[in-house]
Amino acid sequence: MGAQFITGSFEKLEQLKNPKLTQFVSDCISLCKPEKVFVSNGSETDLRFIREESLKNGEESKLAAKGHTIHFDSAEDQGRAVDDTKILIPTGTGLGSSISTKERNEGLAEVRGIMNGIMEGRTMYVQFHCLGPLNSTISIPCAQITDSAYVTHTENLLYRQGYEEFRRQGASAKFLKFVHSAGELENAVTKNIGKRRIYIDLAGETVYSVNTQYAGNSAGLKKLALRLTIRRASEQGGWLSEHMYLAGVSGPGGRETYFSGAFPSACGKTSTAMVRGGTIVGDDISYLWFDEQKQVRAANAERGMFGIITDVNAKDDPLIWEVLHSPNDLIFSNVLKLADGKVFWMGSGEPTPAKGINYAGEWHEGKADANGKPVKPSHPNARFAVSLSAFKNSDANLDNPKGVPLGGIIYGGRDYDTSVPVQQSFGWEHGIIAYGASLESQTTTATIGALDVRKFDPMANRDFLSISISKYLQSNLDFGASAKEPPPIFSVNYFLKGKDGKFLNAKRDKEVWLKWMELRVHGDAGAIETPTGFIPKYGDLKKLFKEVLGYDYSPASYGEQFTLRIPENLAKMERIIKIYEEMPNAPEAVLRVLGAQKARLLAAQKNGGYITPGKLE
Ligand code: SPV
Ligand code: MN
Repeated sequence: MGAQFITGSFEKLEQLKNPKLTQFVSDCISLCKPEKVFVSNGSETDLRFIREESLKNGEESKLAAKGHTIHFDSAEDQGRAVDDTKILIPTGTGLGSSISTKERNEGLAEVRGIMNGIMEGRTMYVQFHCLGPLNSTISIPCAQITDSAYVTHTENLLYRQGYEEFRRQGASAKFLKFVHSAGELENAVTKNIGKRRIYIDLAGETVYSVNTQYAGNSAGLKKLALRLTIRRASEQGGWLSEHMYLAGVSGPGGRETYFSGAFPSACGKTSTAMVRGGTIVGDDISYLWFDEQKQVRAANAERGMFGIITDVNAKDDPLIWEVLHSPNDLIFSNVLKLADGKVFWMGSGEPTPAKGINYAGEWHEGKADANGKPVKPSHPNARFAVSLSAFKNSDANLDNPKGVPLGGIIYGGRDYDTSVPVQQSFGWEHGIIAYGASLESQTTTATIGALDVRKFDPMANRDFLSISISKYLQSNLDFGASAKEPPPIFSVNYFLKGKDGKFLNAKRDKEVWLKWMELRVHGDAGAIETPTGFIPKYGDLKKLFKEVLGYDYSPASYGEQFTLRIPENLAKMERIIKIYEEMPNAPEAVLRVLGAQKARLLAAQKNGGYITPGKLE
């Protein structure tokens, strides 16, 4: 190894006595040719070293509040780079038209070519993490290599340290490998965005990410690992790796019921995980598996939050607000930095400052781009990264190796015109197919590309699939079939609009939907059967609105929100059926379940296109 190991680093690596790990590190050194190598064992000293490195190299700068820093990504690097992300597979093994792939040898040659010598004169950071709790049957050790102290720091906030897990699992550890370089920097920001590549090598369980800093593209354990674990889960069977939050909802008599929920990015997942009175286990990625009795358990793959900061305000998000305003090890990204060391973001409820610095440089009120379009003070996908331990409502079982018992599963998307605010499926198969596999959502700023376009996004996981949709759905169906008692499945829609184009629900109404679902899990609330699922009864919601939000929920609101919109639902079924008819090897159940739902909608249409819940009872 030609590079110079920073004091103690070589020994830290050697002590893990893992030839495959040493091989991976040595391969990355030969490829990237760093000047120095730092190996972290996750000790407080090593974590501090990384934080200092990031301040020294300018990727982060200090803010006024203790522990707070700010990082900027390039203006072209403000979200997940879908077009530059590819799954590498051998010729002749396509994954279907919706998954972007590249021939493996060609992709490896290209990305390794770009990475050749990319760390010359720089330090390579090597660190170890664990996806899922330590000492668990679900623990997955991971090795992250990067030349970005910001990425390293971010991962230290978001993921469990894994040095001890590598030691526990020994030389047989089947670890995931991530190698990243921010590439050439200009003002501490990635310069060569044109050469940004995020290539996922399935055969080697290795991800290469280069010329990007945005954490969704660079932090290996986040969405890069998700692609690898979806495939692992499907091949091994008996567990699922999902784009789901995980949180406890309190019910009558002090009981706590855990829900996991899949929502596309920027569609209310974090705010659902953070509702008042609940406890958060995770806000982005969950693993689901079984205990010895075949009951479903769930755990957070991560242990931190990389949350969207836009619209986080004191009234709607008091718990996040408090963390963002307390001394914490916390990184803001792509917000507006003010001269007094404070920050500003859109939707905070605070007055917009006259000037500051943002990802595009100096910003002042009235600033316009080359086309005369106003430049916003902060990016809509601006974020914060912080450990979940900072939150008062962090769940006591966050690190429990056995996870938590899963009470229910939720699917939700940004749907302006079709689905009711909340409903329960007729069972596992119906929920997986009619809700999860049929999920559609309007696109958001979390990905680079056109906004507000309706996109088919099965299980909110389409961007992260590394196996065909057919295979992935089959794994989901099989999982429920082998459970002793699969958890009930629900769908929610926070974005339904009325005839006037206004949202029909307030942000906090989700608290009521969650309480209703909690009651349903335990058989403590009735429901009305409709062609698309079970919907709440007015009386139950009236009581819950009063208890939870303290106001009288009117029959008119209920009628409007829970009207079955048959033309929109039928149109949706047509769109989804077409997708699955054209998909090779879709599980047999898919067209059967969708066809049955379409038939129920057609039968109901005899009573009109728009049926109020009263008429469905
Ligand atoms: C998402 O976009 O779904 C996120 C943030 O959770 S990212 O890290 O970009 O994936
Ligand atoms: Mn996400």
